[in-house]
Amino acid sequence: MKTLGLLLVALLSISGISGVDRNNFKTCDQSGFCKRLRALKPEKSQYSLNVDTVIVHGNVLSAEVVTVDTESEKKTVLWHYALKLSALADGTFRVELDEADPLYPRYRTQLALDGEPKPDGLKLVSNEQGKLTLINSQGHKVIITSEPLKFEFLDLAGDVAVVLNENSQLLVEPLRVRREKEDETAWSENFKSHHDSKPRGNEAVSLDISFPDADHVYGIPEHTDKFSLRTTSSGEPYRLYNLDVFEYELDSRMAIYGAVPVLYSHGAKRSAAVFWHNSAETWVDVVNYADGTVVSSLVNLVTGGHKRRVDARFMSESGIIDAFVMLGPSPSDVFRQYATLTGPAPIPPKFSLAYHQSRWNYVDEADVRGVDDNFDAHDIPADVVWLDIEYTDRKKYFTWDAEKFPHPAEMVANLTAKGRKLVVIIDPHIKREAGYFLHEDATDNGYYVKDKDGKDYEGWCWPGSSSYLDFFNPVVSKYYAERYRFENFPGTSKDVHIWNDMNEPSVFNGPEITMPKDCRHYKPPQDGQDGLASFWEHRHVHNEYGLWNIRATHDGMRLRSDHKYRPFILTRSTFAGTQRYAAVWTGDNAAEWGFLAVSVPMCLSLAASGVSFCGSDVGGFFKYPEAELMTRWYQAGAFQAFFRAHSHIETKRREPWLYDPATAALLRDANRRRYALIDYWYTLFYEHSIDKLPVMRPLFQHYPKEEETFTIDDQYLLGDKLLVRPVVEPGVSSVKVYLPGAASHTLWYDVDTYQAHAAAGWLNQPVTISKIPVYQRGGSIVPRKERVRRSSALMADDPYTLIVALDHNKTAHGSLYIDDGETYEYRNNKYIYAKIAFEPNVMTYTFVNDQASYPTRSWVERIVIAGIKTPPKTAKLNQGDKQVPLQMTLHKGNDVLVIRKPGAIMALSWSIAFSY
Ligand code: NBV
Repeated sequence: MKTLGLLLVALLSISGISGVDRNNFKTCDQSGFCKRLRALKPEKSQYSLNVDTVIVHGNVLSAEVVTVDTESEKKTVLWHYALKLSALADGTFRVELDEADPLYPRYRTQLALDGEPKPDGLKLVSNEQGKLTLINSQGHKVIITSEPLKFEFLDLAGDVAVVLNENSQLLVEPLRVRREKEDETAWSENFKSHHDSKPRGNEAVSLDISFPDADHVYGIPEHTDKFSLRTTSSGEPYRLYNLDVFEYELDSRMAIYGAVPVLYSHGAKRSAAVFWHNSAETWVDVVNYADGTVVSSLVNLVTGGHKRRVDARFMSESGIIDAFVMLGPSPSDVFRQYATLTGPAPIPPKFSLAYHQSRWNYVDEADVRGVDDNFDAHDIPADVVWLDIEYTDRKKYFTWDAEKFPHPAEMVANLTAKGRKLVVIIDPHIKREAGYFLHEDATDNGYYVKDKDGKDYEGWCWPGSSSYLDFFNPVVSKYYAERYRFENFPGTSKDVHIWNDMNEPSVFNGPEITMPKDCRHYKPPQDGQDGLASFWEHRHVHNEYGLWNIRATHDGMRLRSDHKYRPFILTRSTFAGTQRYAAVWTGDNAAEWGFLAVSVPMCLSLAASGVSFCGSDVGGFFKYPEAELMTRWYQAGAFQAFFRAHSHIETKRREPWLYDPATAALLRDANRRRYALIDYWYTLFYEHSIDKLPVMRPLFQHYPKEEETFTIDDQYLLGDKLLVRPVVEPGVSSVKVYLPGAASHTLWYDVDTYQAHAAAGWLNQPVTISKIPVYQRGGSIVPRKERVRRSSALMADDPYTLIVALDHNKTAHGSLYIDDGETYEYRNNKYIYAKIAFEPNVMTYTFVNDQASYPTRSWVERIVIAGIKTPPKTAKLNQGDKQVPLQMTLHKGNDVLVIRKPGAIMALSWSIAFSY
């Protein structure tokens, strides 16, 4: 066992070998339930609703559903189910189907939702001839056909937007007692040398969803495929199972670290979505009728000749049917509806939106100091230095290697003196070593996940033999949270933040490099529930294991400062709701152009699925990025939410100054651009916490009728003001950029030159190695801070430059959020959220909430107005009782007017009056 583990570790750490080992991971055919369910293609659903049992109470319809033996004459009832349909706020509906009287309770995913969803009104309008019609208080209708069971969800125009069970693939495999001599396959499964004992037998669930009028579906991250999902009929379904996939491949539907089971549809008519609330292994089939792979007779039959429609099917190994149907109708609506269910990300600490410098590993305190000093020596701003697993005493988390890191507190103090922070890694596997306090506490108190026989589960990971804390037990989560207290983790302070890696969980010698499915997790004890009813199996909870891990970390980080400071956590495992606690990165990519390119659709998909705080290892984790790739990656990373350079332990060092001076200058420039926009990023994240919209957005979110935008995933919008098209291909002298909004006469200003482009579809943008194609939408105002500092904290009081990009009406709007950047004091109204508006005669800066204020010393040092055709003759600042005439300079060629030193103070509202 020990040698096997060591061999694996050795193999894993060899860099330079290429390609995922697919043999380690199941195909649908190798995953018992996927194979079984995919083969099932009933002509007619066996499920029907017993109309006599319907009760509508409050916002819930409940009824009995039965399966009948459609083959037999007598139509014998096979099984009884309990259906619940609830109307929720925001026009959302929830459909739950469980066994009426299961042998043991079936697992219901616990942490994804941000509390109980808010109810809406629900009325039964009619119950005739086997059809029920219901209506919510907004006017959305649901038509339930009783036999065979089918649900149609209608939008406000009365058109069907979503259908459930149209293709008869609804299935809830009932839990059964094993009969003697029964076929072994339902009761155990093997994969490679791994045996899964499946003590509950088959318990899969499945449901098909149709999106009439849809052109595309999106979501269900994390995959390396396109943002717009493809038909899966002739290949593997998309798989959702959190896995540590060594050297994961591109253009793939294979599962990787994250699983967010939300599927969005979009077409020119509307957007809609379904959130499949299930944490078990899940596969998703997609059929897009427009992509030509579906036989045309079938298309005609099902769509009546209209090719616009996408069907999908979720298949999960266990749990219940629990589907949330969101009816949009706009893309922003569905994104918001989903983020309302699972919660938005809270405002992150400001430093976390700046630049992070990581490597596996900075080897000792002198190394950390050298890295820190070199940023200053080379005039490159940076906010965070990261420590990977080697800082610990032989992979015992919450300890330090006493030789290499003897003075962690001093090391941290050196960083914080420049406004910088430290992030350290804490993995969830615990080294099984006598004398290690964590292991001893966990063993003595029964805190570990148990194996199928009820003993502490032992796996193999970085420390060697390891066990895994069972965060599902509230006592364990509390114990774990306490480990983050400063006194329990000496050397840390409020400026040390946390990286939870390997939390899928990764188990080197486990099936598919993770925990065996028959491992046991805590379930709150209940009278009369023993045996199989007294614990959950890992199979039920797998995709949410990491979420329990980061929730406990989050609790701990708040505890340690008495709930004063906001934590920053980075997680690799991702599930629905992760955004409430942590940022996410796309794991172990490689220094190759394809991985740079895929960082955009991967983060777009995560952002649409609630996780806006996303980034990839800048430079690539495996291999070494040559100068051009490194440059393009910094330039792309500077415009993605989580901006961190990171690299594998065996690759060549690659801090920016190690490149040739010209390249180092380009990396410096990319970082500075990020810092110049740090307040724009911060404002976007504040707005996300309120309006729940993604920070990084697909073009169709704001241009939902422009079909060309539906498949664009190499460019995106940041908020609704900047359009970014990073250069992700080598050796190019131009790139194609799509500028949306022609119908509304939108202008897009090149942020480097202020040259205005009228939106007219594709633009050929020449690029040099220093060019990052970014455009500001006409009609918007973006705040910048242009003084170069060592870290974002040192910029707090710096003055602003406001970039006003005029639309064809000569107006523009923007916003600005300011607070202390690190505490929860904003909840006590210690913040500024201001709207900035420009109209030809006046520019105003006004607070949205006048109960709130923040004593910032920032002021406006420059206002740049782009696209001005007739410049004003005079400008006068009004602030308090001050009236100050302002100086302006016109830069003719590009129609740019610069107001120099308006001196307006950001702590108070102001206006500037123009005369012509
Ligand atoms: O902790 C070491 C690495 C880390 O650098 C990387 O970012 C993680 O994704 N970790 C994975 C362990 C294994 C890497 C082969």
